[in-house]
Amino acid sequence: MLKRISTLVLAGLTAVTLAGCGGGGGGDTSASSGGDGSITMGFSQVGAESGWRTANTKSVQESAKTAGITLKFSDAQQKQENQIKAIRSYIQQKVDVIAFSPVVESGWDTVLKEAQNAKIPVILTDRAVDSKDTSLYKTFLGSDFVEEGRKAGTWLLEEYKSGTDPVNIVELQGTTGSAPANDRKAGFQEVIGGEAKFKVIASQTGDFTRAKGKEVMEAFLKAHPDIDVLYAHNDDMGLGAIEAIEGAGKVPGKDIKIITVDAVKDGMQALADGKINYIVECSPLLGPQLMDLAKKVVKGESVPARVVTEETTFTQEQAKAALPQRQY
Ligand code: GYE
Repeated sequence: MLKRISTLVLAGLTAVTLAGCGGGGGGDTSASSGGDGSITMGFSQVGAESGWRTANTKSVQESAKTAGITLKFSDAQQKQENQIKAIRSYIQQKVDVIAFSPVVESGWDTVLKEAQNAKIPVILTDRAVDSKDTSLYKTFLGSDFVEEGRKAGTWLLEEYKSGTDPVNIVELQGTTGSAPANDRKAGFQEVIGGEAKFKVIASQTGDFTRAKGKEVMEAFLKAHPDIDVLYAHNDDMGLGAIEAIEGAGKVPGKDIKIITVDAVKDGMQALADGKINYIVECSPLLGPQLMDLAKKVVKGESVPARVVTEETTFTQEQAKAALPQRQY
């Protein structure tokens, strides 16, 4: 038992492979639910691309500790191939449950089938897969990203309800092919699509990072002198874009109105400072619910197929009030 490592924080795939050959407690394979009742979870994280992700990783690691679950953790650096290798390594190590946040929606059937054949239950956390066979995973815990997009669009509708002039919108999308990028785009479009005055004049991925958000916004500003609104699929890209807007001599929040998603502290600060106009919350604190679900699926108990996170929205005034107690 002394040898057992309760939390393995491994960055990158090499580390995952290492854990596969001899890590996870130096041959202590007794950490299975059948033996002493303890549970080992293999968790494949997307990466460390945003403030949201950092908070999510912390939540998962801390909740595993609290729940007494042994966590094998790997960071896929935003690459699907790394996640597939990590999942295969967890199957080899015979963990009790696998949880992962799929970087993109498609291309998971083969590896999920392998987990199923090995009788290891899988929990999707944060992001969805598009597999037709839903028996490949036990449950999906995370936000309703389409609804988040709708909330962003609804604010815009209200903000411009009295005008008839065209509203030129640029969009910074999340990681191409990811559930939040697909869904936040779709939900937003669904709401604004009915009114001809709203025109999305440019839409490109900023990969959910600050650096890419800034770079793409710089290009948008050069190509389009007449941008009224920026819709960024997360705070980090919005924060990068703010630097680009200021660099171009414009005032974020005034010359260009900004809507983002997440509501991490840095985003909330920019909202309170008037540089962002509205944020749709997306909670990264999924750890406690994930551990509860893991315990149930390992015991063979039934769990709901979908667990949706509760979320709100913030105006500038609401951000000022909420900031002092903000956890992430
Ligand atoms: O909004 C973004 C992160 O999947 C909900 O991923 C998550 C998204 C989040 O990089 O900041």
